[in-house]
Amino acid sequence: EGVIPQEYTLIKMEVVPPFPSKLVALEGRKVYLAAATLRPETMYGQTNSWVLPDGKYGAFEINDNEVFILTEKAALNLAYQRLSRFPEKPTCLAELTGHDLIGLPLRSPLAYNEIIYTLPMLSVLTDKGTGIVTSVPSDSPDDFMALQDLKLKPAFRAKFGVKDEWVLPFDIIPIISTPEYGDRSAEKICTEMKIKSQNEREKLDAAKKFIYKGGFYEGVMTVGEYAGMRVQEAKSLIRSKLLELGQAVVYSE
Ligand code: A2H
Repeated sequence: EGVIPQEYTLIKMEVVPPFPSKLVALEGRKVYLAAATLRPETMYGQTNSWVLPDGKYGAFEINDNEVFILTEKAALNLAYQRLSRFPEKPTCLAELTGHDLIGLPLRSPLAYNEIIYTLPMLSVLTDKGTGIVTSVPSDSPDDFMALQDLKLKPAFRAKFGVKDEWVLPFDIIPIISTPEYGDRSAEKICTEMKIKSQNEREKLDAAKKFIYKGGFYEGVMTVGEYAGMRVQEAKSLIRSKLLELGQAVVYSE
């Protein structure tokens, strides 16, 4: 944890009722998985969300009507940022693990897919952001490899109780084009670097750094309201819009 605060956008991914048994007590309220991202302009390309299977999560009361599912640490940070029913005091309505969340159907802002599912990713850190990550396999090497692992390995799906229909219909959605890496930059860099799975941490970190700059400085949006606009300019416009519409909140840690 550094001294310079990191400012994320928290994307409110709505859990679609009917709720599973662990969440029935929350019936009647708006319940969201709150995903921390640095790339709000990529939300068009969401194919799923990620949780850590053994991670500890909770359903925390944000106000009378809204509940966020995230880690306790993130709930405490939010409470200090005045996003909690009681100031500076998170109220946990249900204790959950990642396993409880796998398979939850979600409706997520800007997503081309009307419904996306919650899936396991082993590299999710529970001490960073909210412990909930939204998946954009077109532009994130981590997301691309984790989705690839689930798509290509039936035993891996079975291990976490992941149904075929939560994964197999979801393909990469091209959303940003760059001169060097085209519009599926994550796939291209993973292929070039011969990355074989989501567990190749060092290679994936290098891949991420490599395409991040290109995406930001040379990328152009190919979809949505800002199609044709440079990512550099579209990013803050898309973020402001999400915040304005109440589909996202600011979160810093
Ligand atoms: B980014 P930084 Cl398209 N564990 O969002 C693991 N990864 C996490 C996380 C956690 N607890 N919380 C957030 N993240 C991911 C989109 C994206 C992201 C794209 C491309 C690159 C990218 C879609 N996933 O991040 O360590 C989230 O993924 C590359 C840096 O705080 C978040 O933004 O710098 C990013 O890592 C935050 O990483």
